[in-house]
Amino acid sequence: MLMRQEHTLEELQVLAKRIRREIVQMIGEAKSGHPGGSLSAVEILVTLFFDVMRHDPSNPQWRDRDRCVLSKGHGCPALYAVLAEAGYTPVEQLNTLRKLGSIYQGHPDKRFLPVLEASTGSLGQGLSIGLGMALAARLDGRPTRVYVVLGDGEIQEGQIWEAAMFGAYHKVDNLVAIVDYNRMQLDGFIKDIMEVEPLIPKWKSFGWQVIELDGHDIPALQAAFAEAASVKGQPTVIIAHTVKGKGVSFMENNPKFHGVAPTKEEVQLALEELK
Ligand SMILES: Cc1ncc(C[n+]2csc(CCOP(=O)(O)OP(=O)(O)O)c2C)c(N)n1
Ligand SMILES: [Mg+2]
Repeated sequence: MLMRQEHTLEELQVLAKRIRREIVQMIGEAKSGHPGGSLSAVEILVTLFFDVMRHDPSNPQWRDRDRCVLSKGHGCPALYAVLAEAGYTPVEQLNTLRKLGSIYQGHPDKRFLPVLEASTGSLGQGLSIGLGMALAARLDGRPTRVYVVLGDGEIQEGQIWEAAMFGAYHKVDNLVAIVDYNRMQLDGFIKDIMEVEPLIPKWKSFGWQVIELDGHDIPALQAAFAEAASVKGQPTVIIAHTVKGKGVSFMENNPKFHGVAPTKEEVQLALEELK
């Protein structure tokens, strides 16, 4: 069964909300984790796994599958909930997040969860990993497309721009980078720490096709991924404007909720909002 074109917009939105609830609950249960950057990436991951990517939960190692690398690995509660909802892993174990021996480690770890395409969490590496996968697929003549989700703070890392240069020079057009542009990093706003603007001219000058959109707008994401698939000779980057903590009023744009878990009471408040 391929997870493609099977869900209506409403179903995808309902799923996104359920995944937000699971994120809040699992991080609350773990008493540690990264709610803000998990919540900002929900629609990006839902659209990829439930609409765009060719993959098969009953055959995770299918060689021609599309691949998603969550380079901003600390946002893994979102990825874990998506993988579980897609049928790869047990939903009922989501609340073991960050527990000793859990398949759901604090950062994505293939040793505990082989279905992951890559172990991530050390920021800056995922685009290079994705490029390797995309190039390998091209050499093998396979239809695989590769999607790499980056944080906007993460792209301050030098390795990202080495990968950007490489991807364009080698015309890696089966690769799409998505920047989760929530304008915040670990302890504050990007503009106050190290501004990444002007972002669009930057990626363009590195030779990438650039698409800018609202990263919570599923139809816009669907259109952008379709457009990216039609671009030849260039990789594509999607600059996805998002809100850190999206969906939970007291987490939105609040630097505290980068890496702090909600209390029991805050979990209840959040779940009320996510009904
Ligand atoms: C190489 C590396 N340096 C530092 C960290 C610690 N760290 C974890 S998250 C984070 C901020 C990331 O900000 P951003 O990429 O914007 O993520 P988001 O806003 O989506 O949470 C940092 C510095 C890390 N994981 N890896
Ligand atoms: Mg950010």
